[in-house]
Amino acid sequence: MTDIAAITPPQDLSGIVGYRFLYTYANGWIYELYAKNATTIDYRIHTGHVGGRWVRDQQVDLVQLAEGVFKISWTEPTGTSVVVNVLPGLRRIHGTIFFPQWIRLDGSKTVLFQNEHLDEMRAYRDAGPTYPIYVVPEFAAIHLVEFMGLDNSDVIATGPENLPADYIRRCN
Ligand code: FER
Repeated sequence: MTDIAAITPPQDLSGIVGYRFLYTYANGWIYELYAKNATTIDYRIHTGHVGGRWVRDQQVDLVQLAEGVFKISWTEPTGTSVVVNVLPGLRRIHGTIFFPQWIRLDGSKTVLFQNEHLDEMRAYRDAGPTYPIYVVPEFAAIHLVEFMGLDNSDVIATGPENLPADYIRRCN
């Protein structure tokens, strides 16, 4: 018989919570993610289809799949869904982004500090068009893993446009 109690493996999130990651996807898109605590991320998007966008306090599902292997999943107020697998020790990520059609057509509508535009994003989401979903599955290389502590609001505190010109190069 299936042992229901044994299905969920032990959850030790200490290898991801409190860390920030800067990474480049195989398609060239550069992202930065801070695992603020076990249920919350802050992030900013340096380059890509929605480069310039940044978000604080996004609620996520974060789990440990195995030793050194983590998975983060969530849905944005825009309707975009994201699943990011993070392997810090291997400096490897695989992310899948599921964009609604309205963002594929005009990503610039989401390029802002989302926290100040939540109702606007939900209105765009509800107006659509949603389909067909634009699925972007990519591996990424992590340039930087840095422990910043828990619930640190200084990590993602400004948009990518306000960072020093050498910010990404400095992280290599
Ligand atoms: C990521 C891929 C996508 C990520 C965030 C997103 C923070 C969010 C995309 C969006 O809402 O436009 O690796 O990490």
